Amino acid sequence: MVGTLHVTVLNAVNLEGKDLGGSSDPYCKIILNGTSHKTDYKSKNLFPIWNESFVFKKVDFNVAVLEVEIYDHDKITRDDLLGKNQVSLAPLEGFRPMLVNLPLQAGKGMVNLVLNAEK
Ligand SMILES: [Ca+2]
Repeated sequence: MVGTLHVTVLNAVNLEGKDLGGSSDPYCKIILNGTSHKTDYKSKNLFPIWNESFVFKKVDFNVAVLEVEIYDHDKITRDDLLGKNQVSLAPLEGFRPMLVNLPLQAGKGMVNLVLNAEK
């Protein structure tokens, strides 16, 4: 089944502090089939609320995997990875919105997303 995927990046909790002073400026990047979207970054916040929505078109839900990465925005140096994980989209075949509480690997904390498929 091929359709459109709507992703709302809600928030993240308990992220790792990477900056001097122990905080981070986190943003979320989502990647699917080589296309990526990013939220704005939130200054000095380990419990950021983004509430931003994105659309991916022509998604094959049987095989698609959404990559989710959280980074600390840095002005001068390269942005630091705060954690990442992936979500299989196969359960979306039922066309019901899915709340995903995704623990972050290679880091700590959790990111919360709502996924919704549309024909
Ligand atoms: Ca930073």
